[in-house]
Amino acid sequence: MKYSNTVYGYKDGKEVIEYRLVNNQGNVFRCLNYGAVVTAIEIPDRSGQVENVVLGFDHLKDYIKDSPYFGAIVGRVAGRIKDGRWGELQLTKNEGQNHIHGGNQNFSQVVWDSEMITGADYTGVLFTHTSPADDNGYPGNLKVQVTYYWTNDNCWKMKIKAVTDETTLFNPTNHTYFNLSGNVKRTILDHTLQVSSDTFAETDREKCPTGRLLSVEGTPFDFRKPVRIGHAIHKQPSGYDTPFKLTSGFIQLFDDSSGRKLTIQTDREAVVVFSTTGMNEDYLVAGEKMSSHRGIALETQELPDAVHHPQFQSIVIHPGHTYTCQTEYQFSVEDTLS
Ligand code: G6D
Repeated sequence: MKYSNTVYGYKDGKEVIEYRLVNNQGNVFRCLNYGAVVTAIEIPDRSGQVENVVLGFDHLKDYIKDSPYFGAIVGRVAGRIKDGRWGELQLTKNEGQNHIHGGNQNFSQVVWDSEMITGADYTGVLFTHTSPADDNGYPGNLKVQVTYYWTNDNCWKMKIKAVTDETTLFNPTNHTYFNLSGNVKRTILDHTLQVSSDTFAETDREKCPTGRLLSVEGTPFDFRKPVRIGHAIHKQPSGYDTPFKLTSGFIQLFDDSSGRKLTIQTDREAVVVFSTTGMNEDYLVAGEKMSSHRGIALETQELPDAVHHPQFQSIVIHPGHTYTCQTEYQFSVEDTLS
């Protein structure tokens, strides 16, 4: 295992560092202490060709100016909170009348403290950040630790811990967009997606959950068996920006052309699948304009807008307890999907 770190730029007078973790197979995981952004995961395809399987930019200025949360830790609370209301408290309204992804200067837009860590079968980075009381309207000084481990068998493990000194809300996610074709050379339409989910959260016109959990049976939201994403989007032309309630924490993405497979295992309640349908932007990703289906975000989290829907898992955390969660992203190569 090898690792190195280089200065990637500066933000708010702080040094932004890029970490480059190389496992025993020679495969590389890169991340920044800005937003704890995963900038690249470089792994082989079936023929041994090593390529990047996540969307990202080449320069810090692009992450600061344009990023739709590429690779970043999102929080304090991922997703939308209707009217930005939590009881009497008013959170920042940063998407129309609603609050999204923790508000302004959220976790994805700050420089975290960071240090390299190593173990018997991994190298990693420990990120820490304290979000002060009243940050975007949230109570409590919240101390957050995010740890990324890059193991010798091509697994990225993410562990998150947090403590607060006042009762507050916490529902973080990582917002990496995957594209297993390698260096974004094809869209994700030929990938297959499998999600262990019997129900999904119905959303309103503003993409806020209505509170109803609907059965996936007989709908384009049924990914209990692997489904080609292009086929699913043919039936659901507006694509997916959809919270799925998980039954076993298992999610799988497979690209038959390259043979690359991503198996996600999480202890979170849900995953928001964001298919990037209709995303047509001026910025470039891997040398071409960002457009529909160049990546898919698989955001493990608790169901969004839980504060308004008691049937969803609570995201309230209290002083005196340490919040923990974890998600593992295992990369492998397969001949066919087993
Ligand atoms: C999220 O659910 C949201 C999307 O609606 C948003 O556009 C994206 O982040 C940037 O996952």
